[in-house]
Amino acid sequence: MTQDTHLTIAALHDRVEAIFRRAGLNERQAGALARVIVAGERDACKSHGIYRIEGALRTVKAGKVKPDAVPVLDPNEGSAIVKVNAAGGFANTAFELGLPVLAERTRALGIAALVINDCTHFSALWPEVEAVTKEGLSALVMCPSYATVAPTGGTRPLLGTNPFAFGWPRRDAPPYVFDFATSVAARGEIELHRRAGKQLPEGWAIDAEGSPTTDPEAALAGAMLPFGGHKGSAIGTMIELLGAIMIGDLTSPEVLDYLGTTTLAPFHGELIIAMSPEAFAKGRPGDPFARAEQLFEAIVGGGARLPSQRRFAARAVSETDGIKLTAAEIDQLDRLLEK
Ligand code: NDP
Ligand code: PYC
Repeated sequence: MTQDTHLTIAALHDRVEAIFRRAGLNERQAGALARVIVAGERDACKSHGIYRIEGALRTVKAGKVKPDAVPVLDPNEGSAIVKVNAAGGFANTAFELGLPVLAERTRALGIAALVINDCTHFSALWPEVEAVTKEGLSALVMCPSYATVAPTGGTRPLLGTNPFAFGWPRRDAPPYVFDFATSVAARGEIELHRRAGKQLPEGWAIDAEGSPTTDPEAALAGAMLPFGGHKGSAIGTMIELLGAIMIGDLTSPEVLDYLGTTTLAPFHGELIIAMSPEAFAKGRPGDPFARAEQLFEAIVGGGARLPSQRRFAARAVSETDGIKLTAAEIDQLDRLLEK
């Protein structure tokens, strides 16, 4: 048994990429997946870090994602809607292909959207939001998942955990970014509780009969609950409308019908809306970036913290000390590389 250890970000990237290459993913897919998974570990977001590798590999093995897919960009010249068809591959590769066109179109028009269709998406959304803010643009990102969340007042899973993320670029600081599931917690958190043999906090889930439960097994067999009651339920529904129906892709119940299980990564579409703060504020008094700083200062000055602050602090530690992995996690990576 190996000891807890620190790996550099580059060393962990190489290991994760090698696992995916060995599983048959082409260079683009393997590289893009390794980037988001390692970013999750680097930023202490365990629910979307290396724990996700096995799910991605299972999905490849089940034939539900194409490991050699090459995404196709439809630049839709002049339009505010840029489309990338992931061609049955992972969303991350499609996003990397579409981002430069999205940024160029947003600068020209003030607002533009990147629609990704026919993709498998298992990752956190903040890497995508941060990539848009690096272009000096603000972003809203959303996608469905699979039906595991009961709308408020209902007892049956219908909505997905439907993540929703936002980013605002800052000149002299990391961007303002939030990214959360519209369920009380991401499904990955429930699974991590199950693996650790821990009970869930109250209010996260109901069992198959619709009664509140703190047992992760019963929660996985029942339904998760939306965050903020009817408010989260409505936002989750909006994501089904915009991030699935409007872009002509699968809704969360349709994803579950297609996969027949929640043990594989979900197949659907994704919507990324980018906005130029300068273009929106043009002709109005004040610099939007300077005004945003006043807001952030007031938030922090009042004793609150900004979302992503924890992540950026964890990132700084990983960049200096490397990424800390337990002995079990190192063994898991070794095992996956040998498969
Ligand atoms: P969390 O509840 O862990 O965090 C949500 C956001 O709130 C983060 O930006 C976090 O910043 C911020 N935050 C947390 N606490 C505070 C605080 N006290 N003050 C200010 N901000 C705070 O997220 P979830 O568990 O809901 O989601 C985790 C991840 O799961 C997301 O990245 C999401 O994209 C992903 N996901 C992906 C799905 C998919 O289908 N692809 C489905 C569902 C979820 P910080 O990180 O700094 O704490
Ligand atoms: O954590 O809820 C989740 C999730 C679903 C798909 C990817 N992540």
